Amino acid sequence: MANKRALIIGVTGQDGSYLAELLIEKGYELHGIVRRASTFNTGRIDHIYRDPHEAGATLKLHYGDLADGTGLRRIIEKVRPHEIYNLGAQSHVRVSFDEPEYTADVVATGALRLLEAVRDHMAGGGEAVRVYQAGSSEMFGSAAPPQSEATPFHPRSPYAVSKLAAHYFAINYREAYGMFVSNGILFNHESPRRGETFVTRKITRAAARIKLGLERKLYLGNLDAKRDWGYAKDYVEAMWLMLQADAPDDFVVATGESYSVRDFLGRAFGSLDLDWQQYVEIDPRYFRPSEVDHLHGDASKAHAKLGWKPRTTFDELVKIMVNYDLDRARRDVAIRDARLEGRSGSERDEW
Ligand code: NAP
Ligand code: F7E
Repeated sequence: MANKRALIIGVTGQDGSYLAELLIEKGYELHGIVRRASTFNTGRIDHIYRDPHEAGATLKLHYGDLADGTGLRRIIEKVRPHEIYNLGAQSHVRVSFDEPEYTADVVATGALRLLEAVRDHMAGGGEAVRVYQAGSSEMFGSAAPPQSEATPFHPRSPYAVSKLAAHYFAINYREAYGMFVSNGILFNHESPRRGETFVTRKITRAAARIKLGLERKLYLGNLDAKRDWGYAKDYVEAMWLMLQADAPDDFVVATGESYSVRDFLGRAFGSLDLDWQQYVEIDPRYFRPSEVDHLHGDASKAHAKLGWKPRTTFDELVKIMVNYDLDRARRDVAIRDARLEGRSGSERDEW
């Protein structure tokens, strides 16, 4: 593995952070693209990042954006990666209805900008680059379950339509220019690093905070939707395996089991001896203009051709997330209590 260089776009996200850990463990020289933001957005990778001036720094960060093709080109010319993982996205389905143009620009045109940059890099004499494109089960939308690589797509949101465009750009660059571009069609995958506005994390975080008295209510949308939920740490292995295969291809990555949002609530609150029905209220603002009712993946191709299988069960996943959020909530209680200690009686009452 010595001297193999990889570039992760979206390294600050849930998957990017787990993939970075995996590639560092495998001995890659690892580079990541970070968006410029007015606040720090590297919380998920701080534990693996070291100042580049220090000896032994294993992760190098570059400012860049999928909306900025020139910048992507510069980074690729500088890093000369053997593998690029395109995980960058406005990845929230509900938000994509509020920001459809931005979502399409980053998710669909962004993927195209990247493929063009890689194509020109190789045409200009650069070493061959393998690209992983992060596709989504959302592309199946209203197609009947179980969904596999052979299932016709029926996307139901600007996010899903944009991911489908990126999926077909990847296939087109494979066919037109012989480029090694693989599409992962990943079903929902979660972890303690999941963004706090996605339903699983929203539930585990609220359950823990309700248990410790930090919150009283949880407002949700459609509880009937069913998803095939896996563990992000297992899923990044499939991404890496796709780029080690003999030929580029498309792969569904899923657990093969699906549960409703209601089931998830029952498991998460139940593990803390709470009855979720006492705390959850429905707020229609969390409904989507067009919903995806039932995703349930068939990953037999990934099992057969990549030797990939999920390692973590649904119950284990819920437990991992609840335990993490319980620890966080305990810390918040300790901080609150320490602050109260330092205040006068009247200030304490106001708190
Ligand atoms: P995530 O936590 O939302 O991370 C997305 C990453 O993309 C973050 O690093 C984000 O940067 C970055 N990003 C956003 N806009 C960008 C832009 N304009 N240019 C460059 N980077 C940008 O998502 P995730 O759950 O890790 O998912 C990784 C990828 O897989 C995404 O493409 C997602 O759409 C796709 N996917 C996810 C799932 C899932 O269940 N998690 C399933 C199928 C497919 P900031 O940190 O600065 O926001
Ligand atoms: O919603 C319902 C909601 O936002 C799951 C992204 O990673 O996976 C993710 O997209 C379900 C939906 O994930 C709330 O209506 C109910 O049916 O956690 P989610 P998602 O939309 O499936 C796919 C594979 C991706 O590619 C995406 O990038 O839960 N739901 N109440 C709710 N959802 C949210 N967010 N918030 C609620 O209050």
